[in-house]
Amino acid sequence: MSESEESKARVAALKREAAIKAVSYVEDGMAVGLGTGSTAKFMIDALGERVRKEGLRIRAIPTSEASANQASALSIPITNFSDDPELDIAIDGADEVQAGSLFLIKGRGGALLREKIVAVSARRFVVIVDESKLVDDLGTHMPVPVEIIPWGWERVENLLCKTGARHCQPRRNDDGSLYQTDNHNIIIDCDYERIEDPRALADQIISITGVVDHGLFLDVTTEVLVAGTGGLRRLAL
Ligand code: ABF
Repeated sequence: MSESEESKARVAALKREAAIKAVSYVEDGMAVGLGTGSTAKFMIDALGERVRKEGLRIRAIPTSEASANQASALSIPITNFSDDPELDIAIDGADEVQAGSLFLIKGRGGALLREKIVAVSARRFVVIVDESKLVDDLGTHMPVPVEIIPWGWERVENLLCKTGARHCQPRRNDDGSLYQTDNHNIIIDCDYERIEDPRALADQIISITGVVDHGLFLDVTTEVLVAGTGGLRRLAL
């Protein structure tokens, strides 16, 4: 195994560890929000295993078509907000976690809108990450993805650039076409380098007409499970 393969395998093992711990919080009869991304994928696998082995009875709302397909393949029953307006728990990954506040950047995987709807609908929102995701200031490694409607996107991009971003760019597919979310919107990735006041920035972004939502998840996380080389840590406020 090459050095980079070994490091990938180490990170995958950490993600799996956090995912398995989060899944241990799920109890019989619960309605569960299922996140998106590689860490969430481990979580859905672990949940599927509990459904299969223990006969755990749950209902789930997935945050993307990919997570919905994975859940269905594992025979995890899917529900909706009409039958389950409130979820008992939602479990998801993140791109950055500010440890002191539990504020997050999410949306690199393109599912931020459904992820946010599910997160705010859950009594308990558990975030699972490996330690590389912890930052002192949001924006250190990741741009803030902003989901906007496609019509007139250039105008919205222009206004987003005026919110203090050093670069803003529409997300594109490998062939150069605009990336489209599961909701048929597009994403503008806004790089702020370091976000001093996440609340003020969130207010500024959401006030732009044409913006649907953004990847700043503030005041929504109940706890974060961080898997690192020194073991699993639980961060809560
Ligand atoms: C989702 O998946 C997203 O909000 C976030 O962009 C991403 C994290 O992915 P991974 O777990 O693959 O690092 O949670």
